Amino acid sequence: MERTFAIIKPDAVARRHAGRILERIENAGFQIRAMRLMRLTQAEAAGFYAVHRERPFFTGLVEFMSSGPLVALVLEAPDAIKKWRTLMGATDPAKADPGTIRKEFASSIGENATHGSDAPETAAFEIGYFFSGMELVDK
Ligand code: IDP
Ligand code: MG
Repeated sequence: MERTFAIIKPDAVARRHAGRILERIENAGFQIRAMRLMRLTQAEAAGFYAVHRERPFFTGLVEFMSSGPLVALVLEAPDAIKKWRTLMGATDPAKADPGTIRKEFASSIGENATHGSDAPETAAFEIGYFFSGMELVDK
């Protein structure tokens, strides 16, 4: 089993797509190990995306990720990191495969409905950034 970190981003929550995205997550066979509705400060969003701080889109990304409530999740499944990124689809919804979450729910490359960790090290950092050990529910 593997765990990954997921976000239903502020655009998808604002458009009331959270329920349908959670349904897609459950139908794909993930176990939800942690889940919280929350709003990030700009500093919290900047810390989460610190790896992107030199990129031209960083300021807009921080603004967007702190613009309204999001749903933070820990998902568990065999090969969860790759499995969730495949279900999300490409970063740019225009390039995402049919049937993926970003193809269906994202409006642009910036406001693209969901986040998913890209490697075991980033999953560990991101899970720990949002959740304490006691919030991970597995029994
Ligand atoms: P990922 O979310 O598919 O892993 P990353 O390259 O890690 O994509 O970028 C993180 C987030 O930054 C994206 O999900 C998206 O919200 C935003 N982003 C990435 N590239 C661009 C861009 O070219 N313009 C605007 N926003 C971008
Ligand atoms: Mg990424």
